[in-house]
Amino acid sequence: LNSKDVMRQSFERTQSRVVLALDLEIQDPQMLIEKSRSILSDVKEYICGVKINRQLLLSLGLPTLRDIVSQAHEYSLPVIMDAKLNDVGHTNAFMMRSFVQAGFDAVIASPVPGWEDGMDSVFDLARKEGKAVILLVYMSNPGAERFYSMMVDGPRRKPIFEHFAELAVQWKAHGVVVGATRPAIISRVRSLVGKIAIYSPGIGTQGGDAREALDAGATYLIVGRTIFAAARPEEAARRLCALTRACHQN
Ligand code: BMP
Repeated sequence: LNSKDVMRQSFERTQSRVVLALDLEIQDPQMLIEKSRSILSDVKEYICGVKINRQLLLSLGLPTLRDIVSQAHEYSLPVIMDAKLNDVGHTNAFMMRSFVQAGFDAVIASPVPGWEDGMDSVFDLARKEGKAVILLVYMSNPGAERFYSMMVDGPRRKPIFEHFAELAVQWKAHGVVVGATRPAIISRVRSLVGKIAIYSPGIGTQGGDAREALDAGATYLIVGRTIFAAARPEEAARRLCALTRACHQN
């Protein structure tokens, strides 16, 4: 599980475009790990990957998280670390090395620090280690518009998210994140990034529609609470998976 397009391979095997955001919030670490493991086991047939965020990272720490990464790998599912890397080079490099050592297949990073002594270290390490970098291009929350649609000057005046999409191409990112709550932005980003994978969070609980996101050009749906907080997570995952299986583009 350490070549760049593990997500694509996983999609080809599973025919699912659902990436589970395993963001459980449970105080007791033992209960948190048990519940996380059981949700993962329940939905494994219906997902193509797992995304882990700060809820698990901060509550369990990296050494314990390895168990969940290993469990996902036992199911042949790639795992993304969503730490939204956003710092100067040496700090990014330290985080990236730690995530590589913990077995993650991909990381999510912000384009805002820029390349030199910023994101260069993340992309360099990813290339050496055969890992993927997914760049944040447009967030799903209502307040995101203020910044991500801000018009900026350059050879052509355009919204800043278009620059981010172009940076993803230039930096050879494996994927980009674009909120499912804005299908028109997904379409625009699709036209800018060519075949690069678009990961789309914000389905269900945040108001985004799975079908609309896929029709607009999303490659994968990142789904958390709509699956793990459902009365029957397996059923919620199965339904979303069936929807993505019926969709053959991107
Ligand atoms: P949920 O399906 O429960 O709304 O979770 C969405 C997941 O995607 C969370 O882990 C969140 O941090 C992440 N995410 C998001 O919701 N919007 C973004 O723009 C970027 C994200 O990474």
